[in-house]
Amino acid sequence: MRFRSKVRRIAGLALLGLVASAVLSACDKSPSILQPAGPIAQNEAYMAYMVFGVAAVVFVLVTAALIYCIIRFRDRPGAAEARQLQGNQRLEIIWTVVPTLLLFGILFFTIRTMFLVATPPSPANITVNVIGHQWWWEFDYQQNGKTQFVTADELHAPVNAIVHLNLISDNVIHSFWIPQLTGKTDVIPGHNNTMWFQATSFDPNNPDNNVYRGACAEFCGTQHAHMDFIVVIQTQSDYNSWVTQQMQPAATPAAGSQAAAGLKVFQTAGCEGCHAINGVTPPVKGLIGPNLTHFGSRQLIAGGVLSNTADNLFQWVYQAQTVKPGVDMPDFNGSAGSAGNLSQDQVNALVAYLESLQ
Ligand code: HEC
Ligand SMILES: [Cu+2]
Repeated sequence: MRFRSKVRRIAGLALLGLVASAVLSACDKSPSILQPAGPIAQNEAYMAYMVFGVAAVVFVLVTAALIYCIIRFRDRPGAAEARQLQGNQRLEIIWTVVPTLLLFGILFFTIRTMFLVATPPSPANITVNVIGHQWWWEFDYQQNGKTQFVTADELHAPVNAIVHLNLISDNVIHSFWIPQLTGKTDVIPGHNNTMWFQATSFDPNNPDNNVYRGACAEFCGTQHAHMDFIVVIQTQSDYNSWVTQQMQPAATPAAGSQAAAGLKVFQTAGCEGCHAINGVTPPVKGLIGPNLTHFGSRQLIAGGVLSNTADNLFQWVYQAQTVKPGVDMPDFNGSAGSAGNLSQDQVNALVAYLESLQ
C-alpha cells in the first residue's frame, strides 16, 4: 500500500513538472531551436529529436527492467535465499555491444549533419561582415569586398537568400547565434570564422512572424546578456527598399524644429567622438559606438536592453550607465563620471533628432 502511494506521488510530481514546463514555455517568447525557420536549424532539430528519441527509448527500457526486477525479486517473509550468481558473459557482451552501436549510429548522423550545415547549397546572395563589440553587433553589408552600408543589432535579409557571414572580433570572444536559423559559431579575435544561413519559412500576413531573435552565446563581460539582435526576413522588394534607405545619408531636420536643435546638441556634446552619422559627422577613428545614420528605423536600443521608444531613448542618452552598467557610453546627466550635464530639454531634442533618422 505504502509503495503504491509513493508511486502515485512520484507520478503526480512528474505530471506537475510536465504541465508546468508546457505552461512556462507557452508564455515565454524566447526563440526555440525546435521551431526552425531554415535548413540549418531544421537539420539540427532533426538531430535533437533523434538523440532525445534514442535516449527516451533507452531510458524507458532500462527503467522498466529496473522496476520489474525491484518488484518481482523483492525479499518476502520466508523466501528462500536468492540464487548466487557471478558474471554472465552473454549479458555483458550485449550491454557493451548495444550501447556502442547506438553511439556509433548517433555519431554517424552527427557527422552527416555537420557536413549538411557546413556549406551553403549555392553561392552567397548577400555577404555581411558581423563584428562583435562589447556589447553590440555591427552588421557591415559588403559589395565586391567593400562596405555598402553598416547598421547595428538588426540584420535584414530576403526570404530564401543565402546569407554569408564573416564573423570578426577586435576585443573578446563572442558567439553568434540565431536559434531558429543557425547553430552557434564563436567570434574570435585574430581568427575570423564564417557561417551562413537561409530563412525559408515566411508569413506574408504577419511580418512579426518573420523576425527572429539572435544572441551572443559566449560570456563576454558583465553585459553579455544584453547583446541581442534581431533578424528581419523580408520579401525581395521590401529588402531592396530597406537597402536603398540604408544607403541614403542621414535625413536633414527641418530648420527651427526640435530635431534641428537635437542635431546641434549631438555635434557639441561629444557624441561625435564615438558615433558616426553619414553625411553629418566626420568619420569616427577606431569605431566605438554604433553608426546612427538610420537609428530611428531600428527596433532595439543597445543590444536589446530597451526597445526603441522615445521614453526609452531618453533614459539611454541621459543615463546609459544605469540602463546598462559598465557600457562604454557615458552618462550625460551630470552625475559623477558623466561626460556632460545636458538639460532635459537638450536630451529631448537629441531624442527627437535620433528618432527622425529613419
Ligand atoms: C565614449 C563613447 C560614446 C559616447 C561619447 C557616446 N556614445 Fe552612444 N554608444 C556608445 C556605445 C559603445 C554604444 C553601444 C553600447 C552597447 O550596445 O553596449 C552606444 C549606443 C548608443 C545608442 C544606441 C544605438 C543602437 O543602435 O542601439 C544611441 C542612440 C547613442 N549611443 C546615442 C548617443 C548620444 C546621443 C551621445 C551624445 C550625447 C552618445 N551616444 C555618446 C558609445 C558612446
Ligand atoms: Cu558577446
